[in-house]
Amino acid sequence: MQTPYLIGITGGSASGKTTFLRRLLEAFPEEQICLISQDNYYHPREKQLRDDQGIENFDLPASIDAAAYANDVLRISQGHEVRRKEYTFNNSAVTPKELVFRPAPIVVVEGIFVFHFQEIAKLLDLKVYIDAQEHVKLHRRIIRDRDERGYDLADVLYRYTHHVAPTYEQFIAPYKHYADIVIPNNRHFERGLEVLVGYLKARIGATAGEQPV
Ligand code: UZR
Ligand code: MG
Repeated sequence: MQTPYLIGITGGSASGKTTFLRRLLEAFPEEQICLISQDNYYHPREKQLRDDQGIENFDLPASIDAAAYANDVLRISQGHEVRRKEYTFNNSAVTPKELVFRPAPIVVVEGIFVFHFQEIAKLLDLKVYIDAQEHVKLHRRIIRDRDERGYDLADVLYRYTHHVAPTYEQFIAPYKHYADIVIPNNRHFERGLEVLVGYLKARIGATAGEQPV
């Protein structure tokens, strides 16, 4: 098998990474692309650090088992299959599935700290940063946390102000300067997606030895 091409995708919370990725994955046959998301590497809730109000902060690099994540990214980049228990966002009603990540010509590594974790960043062949204005991200986050996670508004705003925004300034935004591609996503990301898909198709076609038509 050809050596996987590793793409890192980051950006602030609710910048649209997951939606962008869903569309990116849809553009390729399943066996050509694999996604390994930081979401599945949260430490258990009991291990999360608390702020001075006693509220768990899931927005610190220490919230993530970075060593396990980096190790799995490395293994997949070397062509090994990786298994990992799904993270269910502390929803005890959901039984976690065992996820299987199969190596593929394109491996996408996604999450808010994938450029910050140096062990992961150094493995990446291409760094993509999804960018959105602060008010757009806050708007999306309010809707998502209500619809998908059942958080109330006061809770969402508290976390945004005290955890999400400071983390963005400290651990995410500075890496924008080191990205290869920045894709704005205030209204849509269609053109950026099209450019990236075209590049990746040409790239995996070329390394697979296909003749251009
Ligand atoms: P994205 N997160 C949760 O809401 N609950 C958890 O159990 C674990 C994480 C959130 C986390 C972070 N913060 O802002 C976000 N909180 O997931 C990162 N609170 O995911 O990049 O998709 O927004
Ligand atoms: Mg996401």
